[in-house]
Amino acid sequence: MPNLLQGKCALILGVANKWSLAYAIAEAFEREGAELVLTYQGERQREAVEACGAELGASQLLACDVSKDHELDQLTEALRAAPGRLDAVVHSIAFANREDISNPFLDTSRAGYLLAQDISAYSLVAIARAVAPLMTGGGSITTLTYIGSVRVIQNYNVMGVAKAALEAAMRYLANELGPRDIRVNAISAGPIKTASARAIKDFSSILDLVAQRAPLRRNTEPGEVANAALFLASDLGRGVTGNILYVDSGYQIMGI
Ligand code: 0WD
Repeated sequence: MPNLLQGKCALILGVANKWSLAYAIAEAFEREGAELVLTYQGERQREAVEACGAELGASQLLACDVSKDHELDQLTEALRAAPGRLDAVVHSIAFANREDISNPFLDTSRAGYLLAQDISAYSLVAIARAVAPLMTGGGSITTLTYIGSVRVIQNYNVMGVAKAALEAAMRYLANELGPRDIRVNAISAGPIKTASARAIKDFSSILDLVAQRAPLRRNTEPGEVANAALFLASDLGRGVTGNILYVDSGYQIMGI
């Protein structure tokens, strides 16, 4: 069923490079006819995201470090100027200090805890507030989460707690934005090798374990996450909000 997003405009936050889940999502959205607006976090990332944007045929590239309120305000203003309206937003952003992920959770510093919460969870609230005024015809906001929010995953630590907050924020936003026909959902992806994933100690043994134990006996592919994001952003997902969609080869159902 081609062109699921024909005539729709999507803002995608979190493309850092070709391996980013946001990149795979942007590819799928572009394939299905969406106009794409991408953001980059500061000058450090600008060139790399510009190159991604060119490959993806993005119509605009805007600066947005989600920890900076003035950049969020500027994002709303820039989007108001063009394209003037949004139908879909993908929030594919997370950050924690490497030592706060790898050190025992008991040793998490106050500053490290707050940083992880700010970038990985509060940013969804800030982004939703920034984009909701542009979703005049309703819309869809999708965030990316991980099973470390509800189960203990070794070496995920402070990020697991941030993902729990992210998922709760998603539900509260879904409730408040529902009357405006704006749907808010999360995709809980299986582990995939990306730049962020490399910050997790022994990540490759997590990949091996999932491939052995998940019902599908293999790891998740970025394209599978992208197709789920496409479903949620398109009219096919119009009855779905406040939901966590697991795209993880079924790993989440497993006990021992
Ligand atoms: O196994 C995985 N890769 C999974 C990732 C499994 C399940 C969920 N996820 C989630 C991540 O937690 C994250 O929320 O998917 C989302 C995307 O992560 P990714 O695609 O795995 O990783 P990456 O390509 O690194 O994208 C995350 C990006 C940052 O990249 P870098 O590598 O520079 O940290 O988040 C962005 C940045 O582009 N980011 C910010 N954007 C704006 N403002 C900020 C910020 N302050 N901080 C990080």
